[in-house]
Amino acid sequence: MTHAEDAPGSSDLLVVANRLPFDLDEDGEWRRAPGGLVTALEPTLRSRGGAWVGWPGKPDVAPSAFDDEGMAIRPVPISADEVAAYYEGFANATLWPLYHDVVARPRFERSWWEAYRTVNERFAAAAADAAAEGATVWVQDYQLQLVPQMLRDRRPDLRIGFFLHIPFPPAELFAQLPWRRPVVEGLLGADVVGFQTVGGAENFRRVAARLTDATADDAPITVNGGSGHVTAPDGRTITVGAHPISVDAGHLDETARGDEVAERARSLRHELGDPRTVLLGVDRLDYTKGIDVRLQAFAETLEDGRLDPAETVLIQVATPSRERVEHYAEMRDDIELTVGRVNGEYGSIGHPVIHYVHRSTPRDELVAFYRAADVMLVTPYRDGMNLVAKEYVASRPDGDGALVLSEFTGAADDLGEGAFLVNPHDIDAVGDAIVTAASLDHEESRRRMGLMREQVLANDVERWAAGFLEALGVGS
Ligand code: GDG
Repeated sequence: MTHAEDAPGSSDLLVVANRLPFDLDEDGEWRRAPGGLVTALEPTLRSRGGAWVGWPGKPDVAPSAFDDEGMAIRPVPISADEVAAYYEGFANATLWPLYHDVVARPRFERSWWEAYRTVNERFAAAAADAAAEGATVWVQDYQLQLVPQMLRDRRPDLRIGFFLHIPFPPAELFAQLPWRRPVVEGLLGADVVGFQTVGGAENFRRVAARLTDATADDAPITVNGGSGHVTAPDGRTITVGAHPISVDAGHLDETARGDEVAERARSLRHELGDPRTVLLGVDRLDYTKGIDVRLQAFAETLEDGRLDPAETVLIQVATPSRERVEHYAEMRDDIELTVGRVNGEYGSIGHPVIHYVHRSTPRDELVAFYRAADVMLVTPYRDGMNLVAKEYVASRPDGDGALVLSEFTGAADDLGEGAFLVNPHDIDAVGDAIVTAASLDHEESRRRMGLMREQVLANDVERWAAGFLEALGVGS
């Protein structure tokens, strides 16, 4: 790694995201933080001498920029107070619940908004500093919605894209936000604004026309295809499109085919007592994910005897997340109470019916879980996409397995043909879907999984990134 501070303004392609693809650990060492976005964008960024602008994940530090095999890493410092107000506050206690259908009550705090503006301005300044003349900048997600316009004010020569990873809510909900207009105006600083679903893109187009001085067309918006257009008061045209994100499907498929994963999946089932049916949930411990409804529905199927507790096991991986945000601590207590209650009632010594894992699981172990599970349960009340659903499908080279999927996920638009779609607010329907999926015959399971695998393997995360960049005018 070499220092790159002496070469500002030289990157032709930049990604601006809340987090860098590296974390700064306790000892001040950089540790790679691999994620779908990094996997999808790294090769392109490297081959183009691109840059990644983001926060190193630790407050009150200002590490130097460095170069990682052709990709410039540009850390943006954030203070502890700003983490509390910008990140835990405005991003995760205002925008997150508001954009997820107010599943929890959003908090509107003026001081959080001020911090959000200040931090967004800092990201815009860092990007403006790193970008070469006429460069392309791709801004990611709800933490940075003001960056497009702030960046355009500083650098009108740039081509700017924005992608929202979470849902964009209907106008009726978005309108609650006291700062609704500056947020939309911030986004309209981009040339291309992308969403996970057609619905999200349509919501944004409507909101832009209703809440700002922009006008919008009514062209049909289609997945990876037809776009809508918003015309800003300054005459610029903003393209609004649907670009559903995906997973590194080929890599997951390959990992899942490996002997080690297959062996681990077998030994896992054995450790579980070789039950007839293994059900699986994998989520960040977040109130939007509907972990509670899934546990409740599972308990009811045991209660009414439709599933046999001696033959059925549910593994719930609930990865720690945002533990300093109020709603999260409460929800964790509720879920753990339910797990204890259900195990107390239906488990036996050495054989709990729910295996609950509250820590981060290594990637390969997760793939072994996917391979071992007969039924995957994905039941969010609202979710931008839900990568877990697609990871499960990509990790089933045997062509078997069943997916119970909430209709309120972006993934439902892509996997609806093969999954068992459910309304997570309808607990009976979730229970019915669990029972149906658990008793599926082999042929039907293969037919459904085949449909989903075709979709996911053909539309991987690399294709997603290429599609968005193409809309932005960057050829591959
Ligand atoms: C946001 C949007 C959208 C989870 N636990 C472990 C682990 N994970 C990995 C999963 C998956 C990722 O984290 C979670 O992605 P999701 O898409 O399910 O959900 P969010 O974190 O809410 O993501 C969402 C996404 O952005 C992308 O645009 O789909 O709608 O909310 O990859 O596998 N990974 C490992 N150990 C764990 O314990 N290794």
